[in-house]
Amino acid sequence: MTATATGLLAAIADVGADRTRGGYSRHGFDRVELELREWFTAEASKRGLAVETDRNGNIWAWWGNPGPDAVITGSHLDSVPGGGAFDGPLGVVSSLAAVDVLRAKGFTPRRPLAVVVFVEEEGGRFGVPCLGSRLMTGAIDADKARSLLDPDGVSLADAIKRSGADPSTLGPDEEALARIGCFVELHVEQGRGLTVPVGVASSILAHGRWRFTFTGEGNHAGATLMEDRRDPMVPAASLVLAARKAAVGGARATVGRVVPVPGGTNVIASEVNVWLDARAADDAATKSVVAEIQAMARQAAAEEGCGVRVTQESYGDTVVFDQVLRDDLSTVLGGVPALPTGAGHDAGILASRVPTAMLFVRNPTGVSHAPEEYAEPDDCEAGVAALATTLEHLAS
Ligand code: HGY
Ligand code: MN
Ligand code: MN
Repeated sequence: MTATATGLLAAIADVGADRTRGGYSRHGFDRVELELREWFTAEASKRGLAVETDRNGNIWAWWGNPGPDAVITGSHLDSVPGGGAFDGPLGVVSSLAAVDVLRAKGFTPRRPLAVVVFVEEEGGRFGVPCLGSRLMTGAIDADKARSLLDPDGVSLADAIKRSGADPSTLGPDEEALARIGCFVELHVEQGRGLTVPVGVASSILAHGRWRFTFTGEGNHAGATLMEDRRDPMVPAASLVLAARKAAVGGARATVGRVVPVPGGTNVIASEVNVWLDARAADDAATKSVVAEIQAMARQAAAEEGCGVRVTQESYGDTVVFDQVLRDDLSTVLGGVPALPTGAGHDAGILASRVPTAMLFVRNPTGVSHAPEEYAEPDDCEAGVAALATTLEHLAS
């Protein structure tokens, strides 16, 4: 039995489909993700992989006994709100299909090998990306994580409890990290940099998320004269434009989420929350873009008689993947190109602790984090073959 990546993706094509936004909305510890966990566990068990869930909710499917110096592959199954079908799941299904390829050729790994599914990589529910890998490496404090709230005010701790697990176990997992000899994540490419079916990753932009809370005076849209207003939506709008203006020289700054309180059509908001996603080639460039945007936002708030609070919700410096591993894989795969990415990944979090690499599968339009995200079936199967070759090379 050798499944294809496309066939496995088709098996979950209806899980978490978002009828309102289009695409998929699959978030950490929600009902949909629990369905995906069950699906993954069944598929892994069918392949004779021993499945366990770690203290942070990440799932590990082992080929051989968990042990030191293991070769780990996998990715995530959660999505952004209204996300595509490939970002995350392609890495997971390709790992399962690669196990099929290796078993079909009678390969037996000489090192422990596992497929991992990291939880809440997108931060689409609790706001912190790569939550499962950040918890495992200690990149986020467990108490802070437990108190993260989703848009409905449900804490991560309560969401975990409702899923039947125990939030008190969250925290650094040195035992899990000690078992990892290397981690290779296959992912759909998110951009148009790849002109051949498969490539390897060289680096990830420094990037983070900042929450701006503008406060003013809630009031009536019709009865309140313009000169009497302190409308937080005005500095919020300035922030959106400031982000566009400040993102120069290859930097990226995005406002994709604005939440006014109370959010009535005929109501001047009393508060507006705005999330900024900013990225650049290095720490200094990212921080200077954010500083410029913050200065513009503070000035706009003052001009409107509003207050503003800024909270950094996540941040990670530039990631440069292990050069030896990257070049080794590029060679083993016949000299595939290495390319940078502007997207964050669990591989980026683990790179600070273990040798880590990424394989990219061509995305013909480069579109991602949108329902239109796509990868050709032939390219997906080329990705599976490349991952199988990679795993055989590393686990021999
Ligand atoms: O935001 C990112 O770059 C990733 O998709 N979490
Ligand atoms: Mn993503
Ligand atoms: Mn991803």
